[in-house]
Amino acid sequence: MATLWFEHALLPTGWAERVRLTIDADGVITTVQPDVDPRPADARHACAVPGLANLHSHAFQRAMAGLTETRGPAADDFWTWRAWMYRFLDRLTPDDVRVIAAQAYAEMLESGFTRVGEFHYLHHAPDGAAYAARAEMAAAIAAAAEETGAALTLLPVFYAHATFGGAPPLPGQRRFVCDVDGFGRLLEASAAIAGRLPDGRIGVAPHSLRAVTPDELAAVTAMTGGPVHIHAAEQVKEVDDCVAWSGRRPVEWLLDRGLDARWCLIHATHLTADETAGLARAGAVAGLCPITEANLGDGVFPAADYLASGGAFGVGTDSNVVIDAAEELRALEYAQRLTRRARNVLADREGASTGAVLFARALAGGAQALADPAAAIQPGRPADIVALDLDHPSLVGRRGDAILDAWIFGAGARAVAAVWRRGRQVVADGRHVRRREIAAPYRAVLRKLLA
Ligand code: NGQ
Ligand code: ZN
Repeated sequence: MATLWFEHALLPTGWAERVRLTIDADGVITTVQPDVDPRPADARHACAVPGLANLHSHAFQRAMAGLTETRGPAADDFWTWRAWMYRFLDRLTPDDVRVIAAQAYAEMLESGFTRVGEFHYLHHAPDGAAYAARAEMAAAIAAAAEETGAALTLLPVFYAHATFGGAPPLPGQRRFVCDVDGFGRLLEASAAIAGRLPDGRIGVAPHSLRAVTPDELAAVTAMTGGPVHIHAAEQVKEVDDCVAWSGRRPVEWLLDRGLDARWCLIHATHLTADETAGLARAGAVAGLCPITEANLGDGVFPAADYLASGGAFGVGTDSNVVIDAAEELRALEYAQRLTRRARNVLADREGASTGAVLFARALAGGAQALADPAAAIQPGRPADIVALDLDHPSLVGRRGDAILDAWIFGAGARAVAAVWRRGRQVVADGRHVRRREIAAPYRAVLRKLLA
């Protein structure tokens, strides 16, 4: 049994002081006692908050950070970025993916994420042939989760077409493509792999309305009772193409089809007022990836209207160009401030801390999207805990919600001192405990890829 003691802790009932936790051998919290003195054997820390869920990651893209920031011959946009990304992924082996994902997941833990939703589509060998072990790439992702301790919700992607109307896939999409039966077998093997991980979960990810037909979408979503993730309305061209194909915008089309709390719409950037209200009413989660959306020039999600309608959201690090939980929440609020020329836009009432509102809603929405109850410092829940450093220059002297504001708007990941995942300490002094072992092969893979 492990015991931890925190000067401050964010419990489901709110902030508490001088909180002592006991954690059993299985990593589950057994007792939570506020207002007590530490005992000699307790590990003492300043401030505990529950770990966040990162609801959208393409782990391999971590290795591309900064490589697509040179101006090309024509106007650079999402589509020119995507062509570059397809060329990059073409050379990755399963072992490269394991090594890159381990680096990405270690950084996620170091920034305060304890669960990751991996939107995984790099299924096959470079020539498009299935690996001998069909879910070899999923196994590489799972191995990275296991090595780092990150909880994994694996979201195998169904990808079959280049654009709306069932167009054949592009050569650059060979490694992603399955038919429905082949995908069913891949999903089954992936579910077995995820099921062997501590707190592993499985969902399904029809990539986008561009990449699946309506029949395929129906078949794939019926394959699990778990979460359904889909990219939607990220780019104006995609909205226009969807209207040309169906007469409906992507989110209108999905709302007509029927959305509920199982669904997570990634980006959902370009929405009409009706779509915004409809998505909120449906109880689906908006999977927002503000840093990547800025990097790719996607546009700005109508977060203020969506939150005012009671919509659920979580955040994802998507392209992993930067991995920082606090910075995602900051970027979300800042895009609203810049476009609305206002401050504290997403705080929902007078006196509310913007950081506390962002944190609480991303905690709940991220958990919903990844098929796990939100991390909570309470008996019976896995100890998925992030300790913040109250000696950091941005956090010193803060109390209560002001700690969250200082983390999110000031310090970012540098304020994260320690992290426990299912009771096991995975980050100490701001560093993943296996950072050296993870970083050395990562450097070797990058040197090979960029030679
Ligand atoms: C992805 N990324 O799945 O990584 C996509 C690009 C595609 C974003 N949508 C791939 N940001 O659209 O085929
Ligand atoms: Zn994505």
